Amino acid sequence: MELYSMIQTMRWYGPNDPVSLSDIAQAGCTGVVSALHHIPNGEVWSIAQIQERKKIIEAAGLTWDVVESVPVHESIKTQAAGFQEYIFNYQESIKNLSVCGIHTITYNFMPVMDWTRTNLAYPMKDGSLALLYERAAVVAFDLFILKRKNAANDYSSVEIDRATARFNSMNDEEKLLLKQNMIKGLPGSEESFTIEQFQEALDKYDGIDANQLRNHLIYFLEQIIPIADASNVKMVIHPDDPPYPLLGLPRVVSTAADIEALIKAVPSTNNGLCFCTGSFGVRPDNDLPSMVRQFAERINFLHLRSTKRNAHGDFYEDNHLEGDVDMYSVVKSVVEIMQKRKIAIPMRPDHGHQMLDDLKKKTNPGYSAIGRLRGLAELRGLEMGISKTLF
Ligand code: DNO
Repeated sequence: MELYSMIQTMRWYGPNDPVSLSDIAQAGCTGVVSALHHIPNGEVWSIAQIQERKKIIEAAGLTWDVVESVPVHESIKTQAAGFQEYIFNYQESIKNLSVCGIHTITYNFMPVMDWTRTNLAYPMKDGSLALLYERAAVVAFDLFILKRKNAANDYSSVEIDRATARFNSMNDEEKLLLKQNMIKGLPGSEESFTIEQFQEALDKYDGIDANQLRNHLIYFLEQIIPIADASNVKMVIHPDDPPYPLLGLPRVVSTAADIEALIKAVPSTNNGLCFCTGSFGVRPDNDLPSMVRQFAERINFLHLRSTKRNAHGDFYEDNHLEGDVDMYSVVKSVVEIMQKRKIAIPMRPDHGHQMLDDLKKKTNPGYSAIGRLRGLAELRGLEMGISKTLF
């Protein structure tokens, strides 16, 4: 019996990534996940541009397994004037990627901001550095730096007190760093703002609640999934990170019920999921192994990492096999569904601590070589152990 194993990849940001393709190959990966970050959000990815990137990846002996991401323009999320043209461009990019032999595309539908962290160098006991999301810092940013109108209505008095104390404990440098972390966009986010631009971007969501945002997402899916079907492309949506509303913005890809609603509206299995254990795992009400089984037919890409949360709504990124995510059960379910579907699902070790030699280098937050190598090595061993026991 043929055994199906996860396809091991790492994210590669392109020729400027300090982690090289050769580093990724030496980590034992067979492929990469990449995107054409230099193309402005909303423009068509041409066949020539895609081929150029593909050639570089293949020359290093690797395959380009997944695109992460073809970003969704803000106008599509708000349905602002002219948004149909952006949908048309998106459809063209799907077709062009398919022509080039790339058949899995990741995207997200988070308003304004992609993934968000407040501290990119949070010290662990062992001396490595992790990414942290601290809720009091986010609330402090909202109330005292952004000064968003009526922001106080979104928080309890206990949260406001905590945020006030937190803000008062910061020096100017720390305040500036927090502001930058919130509005500059982490690597892979396609947007970066000044504080004024940021407020303008938020204002575009005035009057758009979760229900309406969900309708806009469903409309988008109705327009792109038929193209994906015709082009044999798997579209995989990435969950919200963190998986709840942020700065008054709705988020609609945070729970199993959210995913169910998208599938009900657009049932094609090309309307699929990038199962990110670190994003979903922040919510205690998301039962990850059960979600893997529930969406077994639609999980076509995996981000594997673990977070550790506390009662205040903070979380940091833990070692891949520690923290709140039951990685053993998740990987066991993945191994089972791969055998059932007779496919190998691409995965990447998502993020990793900045550790050992990484600490002496300039790295993309979460995407250093050695931290991810540790994560990958642990996950690879976990998978092999499970597979050999089961099959
Ligand atoms: C962060 C990433 C996200 C992800 C996008 C998908 O590390 O997981 O930036 O790529 O949300 O569109």
